[in-house]
Amino acid sequence: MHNTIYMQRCLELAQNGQRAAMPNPSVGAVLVYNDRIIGEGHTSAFGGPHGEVNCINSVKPEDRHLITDATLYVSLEPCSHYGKTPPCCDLIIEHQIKNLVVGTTDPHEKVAGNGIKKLREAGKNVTVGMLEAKCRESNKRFFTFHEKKRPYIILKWAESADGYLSPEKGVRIFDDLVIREQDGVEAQGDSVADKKPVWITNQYSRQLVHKWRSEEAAILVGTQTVLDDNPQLDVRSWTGPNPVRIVLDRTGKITNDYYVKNLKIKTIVLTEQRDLPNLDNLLYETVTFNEALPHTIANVLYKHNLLSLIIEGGRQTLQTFIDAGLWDEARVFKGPAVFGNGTKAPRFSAPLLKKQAIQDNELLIFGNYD
Ligand code: AOF
Ligand code: ZN
Repeated sequence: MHNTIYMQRCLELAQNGQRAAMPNPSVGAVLVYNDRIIGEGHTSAFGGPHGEVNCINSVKPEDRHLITDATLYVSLEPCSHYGKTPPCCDLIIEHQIKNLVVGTTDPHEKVAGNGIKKLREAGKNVTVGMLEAKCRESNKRFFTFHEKKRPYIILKWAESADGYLSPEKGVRIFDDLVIREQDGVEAQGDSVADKKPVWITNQYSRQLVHKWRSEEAAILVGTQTVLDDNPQLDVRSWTGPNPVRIVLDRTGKITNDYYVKNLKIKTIVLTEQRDLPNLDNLLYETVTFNEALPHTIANVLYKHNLLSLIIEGGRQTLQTFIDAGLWDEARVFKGPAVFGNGTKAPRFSAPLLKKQAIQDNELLIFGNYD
């Protein structure tokens, strides 16, 4: 009687609301009457109406009398609490929708099964768990954040065919671009005019990385990467919001003329120095730099309600997170260049999940599963 194709449609809809809804989950909802979709919607931008509300509102006037007898498919348990918006459960009850198919329960402590309970107590027929794994996957950042009390963590780097992040001394890397330094010329982030660039990745992977940045709440690099590459860590080759920049600067080596210190993008600097003045877009957090640093960073993001983090280097920062087991996904570009020596790429032992070709690069995606 229930058809997974409608839950699949919920997931498609949810995908479209993904980034704007953050830190809320993006939820897709579909109203089906007699094997016909009469309404559909997904969660609006953060603070706006939920998927169920948009779905019900989308029903055409001539179909509104069908709502009561239609089945509501929804990729996440309808909320039962007052947040920025009223409970979706109340709306469902008000519209006397009798049949519901729910993808998965909501891990948020204020909901966590209460929505389903409320609907069942109101006499609704609620089926839970259709395409559950896919529904969880579609809000993987939200689920990780609420279940593990930390952001969803993605590692990203580019390595040469023989497994190096950068070649021998005198050569610098930024944004995956390896620059052969010329006499007396300092590498400047993004200005490559007078250098001899050696690419690990290509224009396509570079654009893809900017798309990835636009999908995450925060981006992190270590001190050495800032000092060496002066990266901007923004979304220039794609559209969408810039992630909050997280910068490690234990002893205050990163002066104000580095791109990460400009005030254009919200930036949080983690340091051991005390009493540094916070500005609107530049916040300092004093933390202890010890072996627990990856967990400390995760806690800072949790406190700031940042659901996800993409870590783009350097080697030490990436390896520390790997060694702490604190990562969910790794996206590794492998280019055709052979360096022979230099800084070795981070290493982990994990099952290879997916392999894709991006022009002459391979994209290797690893998953870290419990
Ligand atoms: C739903 N449908 O589309 C979403 C839900 O502050 P609010 O009112 O926007 O509520 C946010 C919480 O509601 C969020 O933490 C999560 O538990 C749930 N999200 N629920 O029924 C939706 N986005
Ligand atoms: Zn809701």
